[in-house]
Amino acid sequence: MPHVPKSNGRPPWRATVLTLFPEMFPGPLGVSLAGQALTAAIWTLRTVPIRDFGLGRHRTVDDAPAGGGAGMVMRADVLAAAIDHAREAEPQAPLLYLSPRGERFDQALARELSSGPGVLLVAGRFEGVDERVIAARSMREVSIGDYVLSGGELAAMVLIDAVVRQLPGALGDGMSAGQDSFANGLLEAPQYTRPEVYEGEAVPPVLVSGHHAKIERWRLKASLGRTWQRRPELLERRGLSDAERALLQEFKEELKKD
Ligand code: 4HQ
Repeated sequence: MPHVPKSNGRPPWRATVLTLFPEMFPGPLGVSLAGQALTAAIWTLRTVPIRDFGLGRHRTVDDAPAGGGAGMVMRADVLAAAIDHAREAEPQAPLLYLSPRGERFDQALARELSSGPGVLLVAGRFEGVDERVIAARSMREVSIGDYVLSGGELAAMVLIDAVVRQLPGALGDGMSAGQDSFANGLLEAPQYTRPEVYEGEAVPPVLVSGHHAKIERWRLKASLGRTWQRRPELLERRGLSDAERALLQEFKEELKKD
């Protein structure tokens, strides 16, 4: 039987997405961990169809860019009307515009958003939205990474998924977001399962030793080592305790051996 998380006894965290493509939702947010948390009322999802606020017989939402150039731009008046409508139900939630020009979304922002009442997300299409509505409605611009998507919907889903897994009760019993990569500012240690030998490669013996203190030490050393090898800027940002510095030194010594 599929595991359904129990309600956590708080009011649900509320995600509202303004979009021209409400049929994209819940999409991947309706299955697995996020979907089970949605079923368990740990969070709620509402879409606001921007087209409902479009102008005229054709419900126009966009127009040509001022100054010329390719593509279309979402109209400030139309988007502001959609935002003002969504705000009535959501007076407290932060208003975010997904855009490659925004501040980078990271685990710290996921955690910050998970501690609030929810989010109002604007998922733009076309070449973007009229700059004046960003200022007029004090939108915080957030980017999920340095690449260009066809619209903000997938970015909104990424953000929501990362926040939902931080909500109390969203992870199954015995699981914890505290063990995830970035939870402690480091990349996770490598993972193994059976078989104990696969194509001649054994699981590191300490992991099958049953010695929990040694396992924790091995994992921290591996985390520090991987982060140093792959994402040194994360270590710079986070800093190291004396004990961690010593463990990382051990990792580097072991590298020289093999
Ligand atoms: N887009 N991080 C352009 C993104 C994006 C990103 C969303 C494409 C907004 C207008 N959003 N639209 N990267 O690429 O958040």
